[in-house]
Amino acid sequence: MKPLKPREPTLQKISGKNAVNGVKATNTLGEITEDKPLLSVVGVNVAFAKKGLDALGVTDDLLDPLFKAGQKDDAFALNDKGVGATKEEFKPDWDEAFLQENQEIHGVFLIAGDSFDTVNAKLDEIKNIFTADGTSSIADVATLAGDVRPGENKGHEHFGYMDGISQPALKGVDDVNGKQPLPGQSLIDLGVVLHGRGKDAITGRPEWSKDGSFLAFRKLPQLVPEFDKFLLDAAGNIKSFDDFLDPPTAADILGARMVGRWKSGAPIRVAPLEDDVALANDPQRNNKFRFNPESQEICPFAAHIRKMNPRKDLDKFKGPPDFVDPVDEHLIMRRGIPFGPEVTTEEKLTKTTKYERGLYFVSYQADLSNGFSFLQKSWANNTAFPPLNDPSVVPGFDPIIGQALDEVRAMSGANDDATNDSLPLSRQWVQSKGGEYFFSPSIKALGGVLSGN
Ligand code: N7H
Repeated sequence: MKPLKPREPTLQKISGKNAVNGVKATNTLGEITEDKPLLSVVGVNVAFAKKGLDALGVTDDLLDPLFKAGQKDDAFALNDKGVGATKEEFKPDWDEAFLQENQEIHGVFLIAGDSFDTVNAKLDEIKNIFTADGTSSIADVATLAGDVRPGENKGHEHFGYMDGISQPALKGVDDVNGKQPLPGQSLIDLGVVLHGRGKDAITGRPEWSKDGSFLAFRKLPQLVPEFDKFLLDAAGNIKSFDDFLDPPTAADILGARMVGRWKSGAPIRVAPLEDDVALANDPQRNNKFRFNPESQEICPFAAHIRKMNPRKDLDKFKGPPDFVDPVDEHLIMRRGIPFGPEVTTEEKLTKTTKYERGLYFVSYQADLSNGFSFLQKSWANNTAFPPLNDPSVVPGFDPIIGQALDEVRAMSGANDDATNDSLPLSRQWVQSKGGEYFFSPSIKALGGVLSGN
């Protein structure tokens, strides 16, 4: 593992040295997507599945049952689609690469860079590190290529919504040396993300796991034309939308109420009636809101961003000030990237997905059962979350990522005039096709215990 230790540790150092090198942004086909030359930057991260650590002879218990058992074992509880009525019998409907018994996943290299050329060159370099006398000591289970979307869709995921707006800030990192969190940004304890720091609740982990983090990876294809068709059809059936709005506007409103943000990223809590691009682009304002815990008139309880970060909705369950906040302990650092081509004209016309596209979801957390796995099971898939004073109101599923074993889902709050009405969600437009739980070690551990020292 030693050769993987960073030689160029800071972006500042790189930008001072390399300057612009003439490389232009390309897509997976090698076509130039942006005409201006890029700064050549490439970063590599490596993370290990439990079986990978075992293979290296590092068998210490990281004290996380989900990591230990692997994500395949968690698929039934996550409500992933598959065959089998019990956990023991269950086989998720995942891509073969994630199911192989004879070639299990030991680890992952994450390579990010300015262009496919740079990334591919780095991939070759890594493969060479593990090759001696023409024989490689690693086997490639799958090479997955993610990419930012082109042109004005840069930063947006495939349903069209701006992503990566709300991330937690870390205490002791983002609030020191003159830095401070953005308005509305949660400042969380370091121990929510890193082992052995702050209020990391698990004691007794090996010393070398300090400053590492669990990485949850999910391959999540998205059915974009089908999602768009649903928005148009369902918005047409919502009485208060139907009377005076043209169909695309009604569909946009319904989509924004399902996500909690407009496509630009503007939060509906602040801009309830129409999109507001200036608000979306203003980091001083685009997170500066909290919900009204008693009402879903402006933002449905089930809206994706409200399910995933209910902000102050759970304040009634707050412990003493030195306890970790009931929402903050479940926040995650998201580092995913879209994959797959843009929707084609044919797909738009037939309203049917022909080419696979979606999100390679990546999140970091100190404890999987507090982070990704908790968010999916206890909040997104839980129709009774958030808990409300009025028992007659049922929030329903997170319409974006909520999963039901029978795939029958509904949400309330879609119609701002009749918030208790239940909106049937005709299908799941985000699928789960595989994934794994990894441990992403500190640089120190990489050069130490993981290199046999
Ligand atoms: Fe989500 N989407 O396009 O609708 N997500 N997400 N997510 N997500 C967020 O605030 C999306 C997924 C979170 O702090 C935005 O940065 C899609 C999983 C969390 O306010 C949008 C997929 C999980 C937040 C999307 C997907 C989460 C968040 C708004 C799958 C965890 C921050 C942009 C294909 C289990 C909430 C932003 C906050 C935001 C979408 C997956 C979690 C637009 C399409 C699996 C914690």
